[in-house]
Amino acid sequence: MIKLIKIPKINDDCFLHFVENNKHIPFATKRVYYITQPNADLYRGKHAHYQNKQVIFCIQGKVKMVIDDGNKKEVVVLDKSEVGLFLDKMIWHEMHDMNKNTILLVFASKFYDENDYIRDYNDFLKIANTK
Ligand code: T46
Repeated sequence: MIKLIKIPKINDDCFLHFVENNKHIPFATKRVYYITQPNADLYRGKHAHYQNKQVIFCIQGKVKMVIDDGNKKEVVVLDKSEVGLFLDKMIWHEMHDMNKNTILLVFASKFYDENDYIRDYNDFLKIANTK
């Protein structure tokens, strides 16, 4: 279930990373958002998307991601700026255990739409197991 995507990391006088749609990111990106300065006890996510697919990069610090397809759960730590996690639609995901300086950069296949969220875990299990 864990699909990691490695992107180029060019070592010049700095590190330069880049992504291209349909090459490194396996869809046409419609939205980019980022999360910075998390509280130490931040626990976020706790939802799935009906349609939205995402690739999450932890470009600074670390984050522990719990992913769950309704049948099994897996945990992966993101702590390398050049490695992203592909989150398919209908994957329950939770993020925690971040550093104060953690920065998450996310590429999404859909515009923001609250109707695309499943925020109740029992609803998610029912929907995931009937698909
Ligand atoms: C994921 C992690 C990494 C918007 O208005 N537009 C947006 O594009 C987003 C992402 C959020 N929002 C609003 C909607 C909510 O009122 O911001 C609030 C929090 O959003 P959400 O519950 O999506 O936040 P997180 O941090 O729990 O989760 C988000 C993604 O949804 C999630 O799929 O992987 O960031």
